[in-house]
Amino acid sequence: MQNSPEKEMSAFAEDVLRGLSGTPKFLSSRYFYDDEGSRLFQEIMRLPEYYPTRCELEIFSEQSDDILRALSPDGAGFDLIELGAGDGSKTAVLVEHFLANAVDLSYSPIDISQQALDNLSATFNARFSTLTVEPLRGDYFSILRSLKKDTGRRKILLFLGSNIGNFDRDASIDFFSQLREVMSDNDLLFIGFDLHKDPRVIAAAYDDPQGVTAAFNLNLLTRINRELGANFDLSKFSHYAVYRPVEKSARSFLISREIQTVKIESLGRTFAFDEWEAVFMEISQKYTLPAISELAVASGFKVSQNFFDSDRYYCDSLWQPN
Ligand code: AVI
Repeated sequence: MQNSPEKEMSAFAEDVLRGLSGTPKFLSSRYFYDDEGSRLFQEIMRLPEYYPTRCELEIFSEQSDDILRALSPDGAGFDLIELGAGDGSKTAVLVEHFLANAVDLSYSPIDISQQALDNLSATFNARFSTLTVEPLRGDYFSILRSLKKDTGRRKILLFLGSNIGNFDRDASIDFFSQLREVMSDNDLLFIGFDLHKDPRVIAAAYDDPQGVTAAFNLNLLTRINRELGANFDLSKFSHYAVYRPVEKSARSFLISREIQTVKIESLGRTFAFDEWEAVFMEISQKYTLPAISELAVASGFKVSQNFFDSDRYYCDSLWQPN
């Protein structure tokens, strides 16, 4: 998501080599999102079991007044900058409310994909004729660094959808600390966190009976076949997901159903899989409120306000530089 297409290709090959040479084997979920992976993720977000999207939408729909007051207590205009906007549909709910309250607003999605930015701009321009939409293409940090630090307007960075859950703790602190460095003292960071809850609710969200999450994971093997010239037979792998309530993380794996060898042409290598050998695919970390505060402090922020859905399954947390 964060490299140019050429670099992405070689980084992809390198990461696949490193992951499949490891013990245990792993593949990075950051590569899930090719066209088909992005389509499958849209499908996941509509599944009855996958509650995070609905929870965040409920927070934005029901608490937009409170959110606006928290983002701009004095009614001053601000610049919304979204990291990893997806289709922008949840953000659109907030934008609609802000514009209805005559907020002087600009919206800048940041993405590496021009296609994604074109689609988002078209949607937002068509829906909100008075909104200034300024898409920014490239790597999050270089773009943020290139934005003038003190424009006099508050910048509000959005990192929604519990995307942070796909980073481990060190990577999360590193990511937030880097954001802190490119933010002014008056800017804010608004982040979606999925909360720890009944483990059965979480486990079901990552193991839907329709098999969409399984297809989402297996699609990475299809991507490796296509882009790196591999010969994975998808019928010889199955999706397995667990929620570990002590670590508070959902983890997904692809399990080799038999002893097999897979060839990857562009790496000039074959990889042996044992019967029932697991390939670690994705971590989806869940959080408690103390863990969120602790993450904020460790990254140079403090929690300014938290917003919850009615089930308290999910939290959008507003952070200010410390
Ligand atoms: C994008 N990310 C926050 C999703 C999650 O919940 O970890 C990706 C996902 N994986 C399986 N289902 C959804």
